[in-house]
Amino acid sequence: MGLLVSEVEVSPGQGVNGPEPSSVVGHDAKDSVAAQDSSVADVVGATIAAQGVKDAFGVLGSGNLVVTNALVRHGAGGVHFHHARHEMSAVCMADGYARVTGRVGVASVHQGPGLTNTMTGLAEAAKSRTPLLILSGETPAAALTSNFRIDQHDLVESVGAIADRVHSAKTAADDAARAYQRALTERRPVVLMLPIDIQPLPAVQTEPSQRPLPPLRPPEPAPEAINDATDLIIQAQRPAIIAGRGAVIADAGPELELLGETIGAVLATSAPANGLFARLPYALGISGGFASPFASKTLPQADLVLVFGASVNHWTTKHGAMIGPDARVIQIDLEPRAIGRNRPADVAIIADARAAANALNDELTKRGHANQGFRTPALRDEIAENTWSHDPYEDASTDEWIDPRTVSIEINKLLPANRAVAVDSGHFLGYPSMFLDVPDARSWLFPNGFQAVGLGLGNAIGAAIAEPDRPTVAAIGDGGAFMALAELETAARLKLTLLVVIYDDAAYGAEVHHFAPMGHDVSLVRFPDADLAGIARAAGAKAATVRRTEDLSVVEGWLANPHGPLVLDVKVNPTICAEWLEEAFRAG
Ligand SMILES: Cc1ncc(C[n+]2csc(CCOP(=O)(O)OP(=O)(O)O)c2C)c(N)n1
Ligand SMILES: [Mg+2]
Repeated sequence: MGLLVSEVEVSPGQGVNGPEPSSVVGHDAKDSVAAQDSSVADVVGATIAAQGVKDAFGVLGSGNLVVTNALVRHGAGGVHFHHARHEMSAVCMADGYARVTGRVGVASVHQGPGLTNTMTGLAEAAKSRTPLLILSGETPAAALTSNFRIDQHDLVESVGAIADRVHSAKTAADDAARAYQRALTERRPVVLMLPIDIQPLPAVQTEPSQRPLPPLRPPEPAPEAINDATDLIIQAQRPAIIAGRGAVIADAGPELELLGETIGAVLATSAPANGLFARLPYALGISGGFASPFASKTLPQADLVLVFGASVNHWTTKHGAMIGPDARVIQIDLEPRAIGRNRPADVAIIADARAAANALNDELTKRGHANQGFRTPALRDEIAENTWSHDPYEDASTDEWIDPRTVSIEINKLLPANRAVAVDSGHFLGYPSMFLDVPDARSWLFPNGFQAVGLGLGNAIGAAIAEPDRPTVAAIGDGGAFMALAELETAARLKLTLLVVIYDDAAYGAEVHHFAPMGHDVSLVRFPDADLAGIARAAGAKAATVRRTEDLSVVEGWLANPHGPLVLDVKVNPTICAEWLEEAFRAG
């Protein structure tokens, strides 16, 4: 605890611009933390634990150690704290955990640099609407010259997260409970600032004054909108449903399946919602750049597209090509500003995906509507015979390199059906998206809302902690691996059942394939071959270098007896440019 004092005492120029920091966090306050068990930090930890938190992530410093200890101590059955090696990955772990479990992900970080280190992961969680609670230390309001001082509030809000604060010893429990509830109801990351001068004070308020919120019901869709949408559905011959992350968050899978059956729709998802219709007979997989040739041919034939909780941006529509020019569009979204933003809508329903699907199902039943639409046995067979794994390609493996498609297809065969897959950003990301199956949408982690490289490993670690009894795959590039390298030690230390597949082209492939065809020098984004398997072993993981399919036999042995992560440094052929990327570059 002495650091609480020294942190502010090392500030240059202290006492010039404000009160002496050491008088703000004095020895009395410090000693009181050690002496009793109801400091503000204790009450905040206990209040958060009481929300039913089972796991938390973070990197500890003097500004968050006491609150994290309290969190661990007070959980019913114990909150397990998983220590990361970098705050960005700690937030990514909480994000991955939240995506798999549907619960609030919790992380804890030190003030100042501890918080700035989280920013990229925080921005991703904000863009993907992941509910997170981040406990963060904060310099005392009066410690104007502390080295750690930054404007934490504005920093956090600038990336789309919510900044909240523990205000006083009198409001500690309410402040903590409110922050947790906001994460849940607003579906965003909330950073709860814990000023280090308030943390050690004896808490006056030790229990929240209000009981937790009852389960919240989403607003009912407007009957007029349901009516108009039903009119369009009844007129349609070949309807399609495209579901996005909003549908995953709303758990709308079964309701959309029923709707699709009633109206005869083919089903597709955006990339982030992959898995929502896994194994359903009329599911075409992902719509957009990762769509199979058959899906790319079939979806534009729809004369009506129902878009549930998807932004239908250029990734999902392949620059507009996945939705026919004359197709009508019914767009369902909780947020009015999402309507028509990327593709004009004929009918808008402001509601969550499940509530809207339910209302449409009821109205269609009332009107006695049922249509075969797209759904013929012939189409069902065609879909089954035309998935990505059936698509012929010329294997570009050599003695030195393996084709990234081949390695993906083989890994897909080796893994049990119950697995989770997290995918980082980069040129390689289409391969796991196209070739690695997942059993459902909650087993698919696509932290690409911010298109940042380096988030996939942390996300996968959070997912592996959430579901330890199945393998979780982290599909990452060599660039992403180097950005998150420290967490290989975390995965090994925590003995996670994690298969890290590094698509290693010894380059920032996305940049190579983008700029080389334009005649630019790309030598700066090519790197010497690196022994990532050796690095992983040094971090305590099992590891292998993969150049041919036979090298994958190590996966079978590992699956039989995992006891920690297996890292595959897959030397992929760097000369292949994925079609989806070529197309994206062409479209600009
Ligand atoms: C944090 C961050 N830095 C830089 C970029 C720009 N960028 C996009 S893809 C990419 C290359 C990533 O390399 P790697 O992980 O090896 O994947 P590859 O493209 O080679 O398959 C880079 C640097 C980014 N999106 N995010
Ligand atoms: Mg690479």
